[in-house]
Amino acid sequence: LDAYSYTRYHPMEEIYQWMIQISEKYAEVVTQHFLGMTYETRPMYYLKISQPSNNPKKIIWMDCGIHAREWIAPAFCQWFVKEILQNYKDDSRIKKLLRNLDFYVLPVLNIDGYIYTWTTDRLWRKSRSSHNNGTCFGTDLNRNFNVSWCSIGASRNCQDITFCGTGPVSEPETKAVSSFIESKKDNIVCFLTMHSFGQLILTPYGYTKNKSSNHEELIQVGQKAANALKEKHGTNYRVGSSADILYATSGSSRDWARDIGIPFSYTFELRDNGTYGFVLPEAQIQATCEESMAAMLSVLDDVYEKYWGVDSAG
Ligand code: 0X9
Ligand code: ZN
Repeated sequence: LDAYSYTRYHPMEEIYQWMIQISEKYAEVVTQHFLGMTYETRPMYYLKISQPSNNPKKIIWMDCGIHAREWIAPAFCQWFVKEILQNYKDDSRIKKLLRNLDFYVLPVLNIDGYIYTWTTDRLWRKSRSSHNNGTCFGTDLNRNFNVSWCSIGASRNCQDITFCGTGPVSEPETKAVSSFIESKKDNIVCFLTMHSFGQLILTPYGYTKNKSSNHEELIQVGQKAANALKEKHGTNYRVGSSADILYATSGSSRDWARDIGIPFSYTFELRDNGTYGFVLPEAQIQATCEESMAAMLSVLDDVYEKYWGVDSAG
């Protein structure tokens, strides 16, 4: 584990090993949990980072790699976990967060697709479920959640890269995530889903230009995060709702999470701005993760402050 490189992309086998090893090394704060099986029957695990305490905790959810080719996202989930674990004893900021928050991190949501990008097609996006008697493959898992399913910015043609599946939550991966989030939703205060590329912090919604009830607050918190991010390496991010500053999408996890009541729900589109796109060079992993970490901590500080106040002793 000490030799694990956080400035490289890793094949799924190594990420599985990393999850085991990091939960052994930091057993007092992190545990690995089974979430469900993928279409090709691989296990999905999330990491739970939690400090023992009698406080009733709120939950931060973060998933990475719902789109197979966006490799910087799983790299960031691992970076995020590493940063929390290496610093939670000494860094007062992280210590404070852990007094009242548990982190649930799913490093690779679309495992079958991720493996396919390593073995067969670097630019694969979808899952690997089989459709029309094996004539086409893959559902866009970020069009398959049960929110305004397949109404806009999604396709019913299984050959398309935005194929929404055969019905809402038709895929084992989205079922696993949905039922888990549903079971914990009263305690989840923040839903963060990591993508690339485009350098955007996106708020609900994608399926409508209507705004969620706390839209102004989401924009404020997002803009503050973008400012913190820019301070690291000068990278510019834009902040706005998906429908306003990106494009229309239905069935996305973030919109679904917001509509079941999770207040702070964001999609992050990490580097870059299109120069390399999905194939971001490894030389940019470190800077991308450092600046994104600054953005995450900014969001988390704001969430903390909202529930427990600036000076709360927990
Ligand atoms: O199209 C997507 O699913 C995301 N962009 S990507 O290039 N990473 O594929 C945007 C999703 C943001 N919008 C919603 N969550 N509605
Ligand atoms: Zn994506």
